[in-house]
Amino acid sequence: MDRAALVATAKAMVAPGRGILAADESPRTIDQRFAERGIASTPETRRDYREMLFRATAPMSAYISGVILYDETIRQTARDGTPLVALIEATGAIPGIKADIGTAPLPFCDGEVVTEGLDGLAGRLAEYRELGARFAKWRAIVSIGGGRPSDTAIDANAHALARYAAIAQDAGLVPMVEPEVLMDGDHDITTCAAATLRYLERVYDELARARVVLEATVLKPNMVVPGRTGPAATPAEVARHTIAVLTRAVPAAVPGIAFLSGGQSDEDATARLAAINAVGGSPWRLTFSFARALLLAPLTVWAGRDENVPAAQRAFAERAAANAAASLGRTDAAPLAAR
Ligand code: 5MM
Repeated sequence: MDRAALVATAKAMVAPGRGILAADESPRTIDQRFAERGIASTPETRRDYREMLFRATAPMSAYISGVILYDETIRQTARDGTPLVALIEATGAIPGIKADIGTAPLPFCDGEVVTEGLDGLAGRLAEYRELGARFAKWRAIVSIGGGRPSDTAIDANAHALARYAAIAQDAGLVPMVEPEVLMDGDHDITTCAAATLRYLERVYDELARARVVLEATVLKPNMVVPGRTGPAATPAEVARHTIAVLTRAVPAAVPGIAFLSGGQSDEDATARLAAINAVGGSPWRLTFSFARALLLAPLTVWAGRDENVPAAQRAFAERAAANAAASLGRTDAAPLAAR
């Protein structure tokens, strides 16, 4: 393991005023998002969608530090034959890869799941590195309600996250560790805070046991928010609970934390990220690694049509600029041409 190179990559992933574009929707997710907008989902349309984003060179260069890809995408070329990875690299962003292969039910745990993909992971990551990936992400979800999350689900997912993170570093890739507490439910923000703290404490315990070099990792957690149908919270309340939980659970050796958006509205995700950064004094950089809150707006505008590409790129530029400003604690995104 080239420790210095991994540490440098992790720091670059959370460089000030930039964040991560999570373009790693799995086939089921992208099929659904395309279907909702009347777009046929084929390898070519999925390629066109990603190419539209990666060729938005002004926002990519100004605001995006890294891009998470799905297995299909890291192997694809643009319409002119240029590898999509090369398009990303040309903007200065770092290519990454979704390393997990999804979830499986946890027996005897009432609907809870564990993320899979450890078998053969070292070999897969070696190939992804050859294809240009410099970091690898693993998402492990738990939910709230009806006694969930159980210790069993937290333990299983935290252990798998640590196994994957060690294997990723050994393969020369920065692990982007994504323990997510889902927003589904009518719980209040303190319930989310308690579940997130339990989960993160366990994750960092497991990462230490697995001898993962924390300086060469990035954390991708949920913000501490109320359940989707729970009592509302202001951005300041979200910021206070989120910083309190992270301060207790995440060692200062971790260079950066890039939040997922988790189904929040675009406006909520951005306002809450700004409020989190406005608190100040944190040892880690605090930025975004959004899929939905960054990509649904441009996807809706694009709608699978070539003639909509410039407008979709403008929508992407607006969302990227707003979130980049929020990562600096600001709510005044400067306008920027899309290309
Ligand atoms: C793009 O979605 C990623 C993969 O999810 P699926 O396997 O369900 O398709 C996901 O890991 C994503 O990177 C994070 O959840 C962040 O996305 P959001 O939409 O929460 O910002």
